[in-house]
Amino acid sequence: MKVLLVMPNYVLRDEFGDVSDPPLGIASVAAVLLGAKHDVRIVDANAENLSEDQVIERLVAFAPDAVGLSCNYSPLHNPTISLAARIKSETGAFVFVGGNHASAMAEYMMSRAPAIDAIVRGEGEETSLELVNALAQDASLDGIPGLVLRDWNGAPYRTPGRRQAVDLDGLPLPAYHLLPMGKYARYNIMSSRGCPFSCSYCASNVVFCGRVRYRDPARVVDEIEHLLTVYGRRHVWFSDDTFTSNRRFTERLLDEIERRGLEFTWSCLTRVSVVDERLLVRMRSLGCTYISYGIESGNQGMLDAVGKRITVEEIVRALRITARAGLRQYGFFIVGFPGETKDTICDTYKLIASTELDGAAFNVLIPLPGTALMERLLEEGVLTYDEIEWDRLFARTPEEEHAWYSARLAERWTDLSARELIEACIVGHALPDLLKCIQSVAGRGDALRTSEES
Ligand code: B12
Ligand code: SF4
Repeated sequence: MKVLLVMPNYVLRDEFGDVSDPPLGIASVAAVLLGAKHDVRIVDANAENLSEDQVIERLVAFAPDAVGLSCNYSPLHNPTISLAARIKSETGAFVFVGGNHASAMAEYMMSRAPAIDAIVRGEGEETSLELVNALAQDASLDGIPGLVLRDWNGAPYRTPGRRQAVDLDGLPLPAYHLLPMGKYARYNIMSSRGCPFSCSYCASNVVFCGRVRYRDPARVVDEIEHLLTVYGRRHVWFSDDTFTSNRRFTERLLDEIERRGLEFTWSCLTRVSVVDERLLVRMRSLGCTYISYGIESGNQGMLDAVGKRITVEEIVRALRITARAGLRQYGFFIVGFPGETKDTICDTYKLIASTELDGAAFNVLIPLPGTALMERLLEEGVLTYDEIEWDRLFARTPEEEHAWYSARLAERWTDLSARELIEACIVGHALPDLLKCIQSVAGRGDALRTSEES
């Protein structure tokens, strides 16, 4: 069967800037379909910055029987629905959608997008394979777990959920050869799936359902070697939800990198509660150049309220040992959680001032579908799905025009104005650099005084 998998482009793509990472979700689904001898292609409209017309042109040229759209991110809500409608009217192909946002919003999306024939909930590999196999045999889709389908009246209904999470070591490598590999700045590697924590604002569990699995370290390093050899040397980013969540696994992965003598620079994302100095020093010695920590706030009450399960002391300790290990360190911060005040933001600034952070990414809270926080806002009637402008639900820096959109939303559940929230982000963002400047000027002042005295 001919299957085209598409990563749609964002409406505000030009404001968002370049795409840095290969879309692993569709590349993994593609690899599994290829393994079953289906004829598969991928269009990463985001990486190639393709318009809807250009996607349709490629689609018509390939003439697929089925088209799978990735709606992994909430800002892809509208582009996915619009593309589905064009695909259906211009080719008549079967349209299925998967990804994080689609999994959380399955019935909602299907009831507003008649062109979508099915939504794949959660991890997509096994469900897509069974779906495409059934389509190829003209068989019923009803018995396939993990889907949302339509009944005779067009109303969406769910098949049962998948009992087991995907066996990661049973998967082939993502189908990198189907992607425009020259377009990506770095390689995004997932050595595990899932996170053992459940922060109220985070959407990780929508797809991975808290089922944490680690891959065979040898296979992870095979994948890195393959990428470095075939597509050239580039930075590797371990995009695991919490890279060092399992100490034994991390050590085994490091052993494998060391054993092969692989030289490459890499970075990862993790939590302050799962690092120690010995591990950090070892990571540094094996090519890790920086670590990003999800810190979110310097106020203990805020951290507790969002279920972060870390303490301010742990943050300070982790940042101190990371700096001592010679690693650059970046912190992700969120302002605008329910209950945020100027005082709680000041606590965050004070925390930053007491550390040696190299950079701080500050954003206003974006409520994500399927999270406990979004559920709460919906239940309290503070927000409705119908009013959300999905296209604007993302921002990389507080200077971007659409960062104001999330700031205006957050006015509803904090006592702060949108301007105050944006300014809080701008100041927080600049703080590590400002502190370094102050230290350097103070240092020069000291040096001046010392030379005057002598
Ligand atoms: C890498 C990454 C990015 C990269 C983007 C890479 C890319 N090429 O698009 C960057 C850094 C740019 C990024 C940005 C953002 N991200 Co991000 N990102 C991730 C991260 C860390 C890993 C994604 C990944 O590779 N997963 C591994 C693959 C194997 O899993 P997967 O993508 O979920 O795919 C599986 C299923 O979803 C499904 N599936 C996916 N697509 C399809 C398609 C079909 C047809 C089918 C059948 C199935 C299917 O099957 C796949 C295999 O099982 C996730 C965290 C996470 N836990 O997933 C967050 C995550 C996806 N991001 C998130 C968010 C919110 C964003 C931003 C909106 C944040 C912001 N600053 O505004 C922006 C969006 C803009 C953008 N994408 O350009 C949320 C998504 C929630 C949501 N509702 O939007 C996540 C889940 C983080 C979180 N824990 O909350 N992100
Ligand atoms: S924010 Fe990080 S630690 Fe919390 S649930 Fe999400 S991935 Fe896990």
